[in-house]
Amino acid sequence: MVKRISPLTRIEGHLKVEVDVSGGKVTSAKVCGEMYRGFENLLIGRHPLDAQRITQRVCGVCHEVHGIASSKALADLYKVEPPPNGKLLKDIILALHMAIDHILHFFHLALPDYVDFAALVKYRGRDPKLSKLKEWVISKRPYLYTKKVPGDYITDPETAIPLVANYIEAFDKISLGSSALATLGGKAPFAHNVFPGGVSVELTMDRIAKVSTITDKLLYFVEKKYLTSVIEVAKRYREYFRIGHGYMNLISYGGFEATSDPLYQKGVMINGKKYPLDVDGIVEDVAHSYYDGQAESFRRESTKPHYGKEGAYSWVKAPRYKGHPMETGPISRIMVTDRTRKLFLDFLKKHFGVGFKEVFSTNGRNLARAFEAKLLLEYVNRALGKLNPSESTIVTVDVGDKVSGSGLGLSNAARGELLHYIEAESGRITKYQMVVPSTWNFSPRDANNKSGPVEKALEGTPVRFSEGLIEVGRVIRSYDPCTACSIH
Ligand code: NFE
Ligand code: MG
Repeated sequence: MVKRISPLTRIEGHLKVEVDVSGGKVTSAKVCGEMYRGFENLLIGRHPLDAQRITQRVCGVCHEVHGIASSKALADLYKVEPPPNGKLLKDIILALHMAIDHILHFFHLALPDYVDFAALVKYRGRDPKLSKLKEWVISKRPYLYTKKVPGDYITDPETAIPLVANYIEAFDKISLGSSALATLGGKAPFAHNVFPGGVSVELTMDRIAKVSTITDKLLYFVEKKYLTSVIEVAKRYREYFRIGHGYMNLISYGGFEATSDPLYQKGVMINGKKYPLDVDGIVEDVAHSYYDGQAESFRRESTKPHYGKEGAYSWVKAPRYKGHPMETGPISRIMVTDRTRKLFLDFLKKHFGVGFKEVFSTNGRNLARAFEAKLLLEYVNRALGKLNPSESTIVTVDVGDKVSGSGLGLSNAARGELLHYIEAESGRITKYQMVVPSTWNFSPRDANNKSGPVEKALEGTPVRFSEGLIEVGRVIRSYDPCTACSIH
C-alpha cells in the first residue's frame, strides 16, 4: 500500500514523501522536491560579486552558509586570500550560525515528534514563561494541545515538562546567538559584510567581548539543556538506534581551519571505510529529476529544467560520489575526522553502550548534531582568542576587474557539506553550480536506480501508526531537511 505525506511539516521547504508499506514496514520510499527555483540560472550574466548576495537568499534557515561558500568560490576566482582575521571571522560567523541552527532543529522541528506538549496542562510550578504558555494555550489556543499525528509520545509530566521548558528557552538562545551574528556580520539573518577577501567589520574589544560572552551562554545551554534533552529522548526511544539506518557512506570537506588546530578533516567513508576526498569524483545525476542532461561533474553540468520529464519525480538532482549516494551532515564531518570520531564514539558508548553501526541511525544523527553544536562553540572560543584587533580583517577585490576564470568554494553548512562553483568571462558569470547538503541527502534515484540516502534510510522503518506515519517523520527529520536548499 502506498502512503503519502505531503507536505511534510516542521522542515524548511516543500517535501513530499511516498512510502510503500507492507507487513507493517516501509519497503521502499520516494522523496520528492516539489518546486523549481533556478538560482543557478538567474546568476548567469551578472557580476560575480552578486553571487554571494543572491545565493544567500536560497534559504531562510541556513541564512549565512551560501554567502560564505560563495565568498570562498569568489576568492578562488579573483585569486585573493583573506588575512588571518578574515578567515577567523568567516569561521566564527559560520560556526555560530550552525550552532543555533542545530538548536532550532532539535527543539522546534524534531522534539514535537517525541513529546506530547499537552503535558503542560499539569504544570504547577512558577516559571513565568511556562505558566504563561500554559494559560495562553488553555484560554486561547486549546487546539495546540491536540496531537494531529497519532504516536507513542512522552506524556509523563516529569519528563515532558522540562523538555518543553528547554523548547521555550531555545527561542531565547537562538535570538541571543543571532545578536552575536549581527555584531560581527553587520546584521542577522544574512550577513552583509562577508566578502571574498574577508569580513568588513571594525574589530573592537567590546565586539569581541560581547560575542565571547554570548558564546559562553550558548555553550552552557548546549551542554546543560540541548545535549541532555537529546540524550533523554534517545534513551526513551532506543529502538531509533536501529531505525533509519543509512548507506554508511559519508562525505566531509573538512573545515574550521583558521586556527592552528583544524576542527574537521576532508575525506569520505564508503560502507563505513575511510578514503581521501577526490573532489572530481562529485557528479550530479538527473535520470529521475526534472532536468534534461546526463550525469556530469559540477564543472561541466548545467541546469535545464524540464517538468514532466518521463521517469522523473523530483526537482532535486542526485549528487553521487564515484557512483555512490553519500550522506552528509554533522555525522559525516564528525565520523570522517579521526579526533571527533573517537570523541563521539566514546560519548555513545558511555551514554548508550552502542557503537559504530548505531551512528548511522535516527538517534545517531540527532545526537551528532547536538555533539557538533558543542564542538563548534568550543571552536568559536578558540578562534575569538586568535583575533588580532590591530590587524586588518579584509583585502579588497577590485569590482572593476574584468575577471575571467573559475572558482571553487568547499564549505560547511548545518545540514552538511556545501559546494559552490563559478565560471566567469570578462567580469560576468557564465556558469554557477551549487551542490547542496540537502541535495545529497534528499536525492532521488539515479541512472542505476540506486535510491538516495534518505530513501534508503526509510526502508525497513516500522509503521505502527499508519495515520500520519510518525515513525517515517522521525527518520526524515533526523536529516534536518531543507527542501528550499535542495532544489535551489
Ligand atoms: Ni536551507 Fe542549507 C545549505 C541545506 S544547510 S538549510 O547549504 O541543505 O544548513
Ligand atoms: Mg545545483
